[in-house]
Amino acid sequence: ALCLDQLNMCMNAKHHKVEPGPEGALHHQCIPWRENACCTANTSAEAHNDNSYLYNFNWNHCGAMSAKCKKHFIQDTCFYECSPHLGPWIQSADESWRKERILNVPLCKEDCEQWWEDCKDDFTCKTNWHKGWDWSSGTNKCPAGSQCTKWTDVYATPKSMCEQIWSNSYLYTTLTKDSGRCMQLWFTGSNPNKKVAEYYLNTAQ
Ligand code: FOL
Repeated sequence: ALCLDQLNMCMNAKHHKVEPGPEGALHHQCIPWRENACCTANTSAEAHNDNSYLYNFNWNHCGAMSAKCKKHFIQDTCFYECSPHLGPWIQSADESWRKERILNVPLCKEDCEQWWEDCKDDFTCKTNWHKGWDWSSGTNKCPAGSQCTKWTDVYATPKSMCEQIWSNSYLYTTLTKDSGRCMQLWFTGSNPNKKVAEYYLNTAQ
């Protein structure tokens, strides 16, 4: 359908609802989105599982991912699947598994930096986690020729991780949560990202 409200919409992707709306029973880390969400309760529960049916994605591709690191990936999944306020950054995507994507969502500095900090003792074999895996087993494994190396060898800075891991879904910023000018992965209470989206829509970035 034609989108008439860029401040309250869902992207056309693999698991998103057609329109946002209240969801009474969102799971654990996705609960902050329950008043207005693009994810279903099932999607929110799956977001917490290893190798979930969402993307059959294996967080543990270089040995077990630490719990402190994984919680940020769960939060990112909640944000990606549930956010109804990403309109200003939704673009068409030429991908087999989705028609639309997000590009350059300005992420608050604290959320990016804490994510990197909590993952910096983990390991990975790839910079961009969207492309180039070996899927022959049904889940993603490191492709032939790649090596598991320290997180910090792959991502020297929080900025490199936040921007590169999902093909520039995020833009690293030095804006803090209290600025009202950056999007938050972690929040409690009513969704602070609506006002941020409103700001960027009006500045027509
Ligand atoms: N989080 C955020 N913030 N942005 C995202 O875009 C995002 N995307 C996912 C999860 N969290 C996100 C989805 N992740 C494949 C790999 C990862 C994935 C979805 C799909 C995958 O099948 N990759 C294939 C290429 C598929 C294709 O392009 O047709 C591969 O080559 O590994």
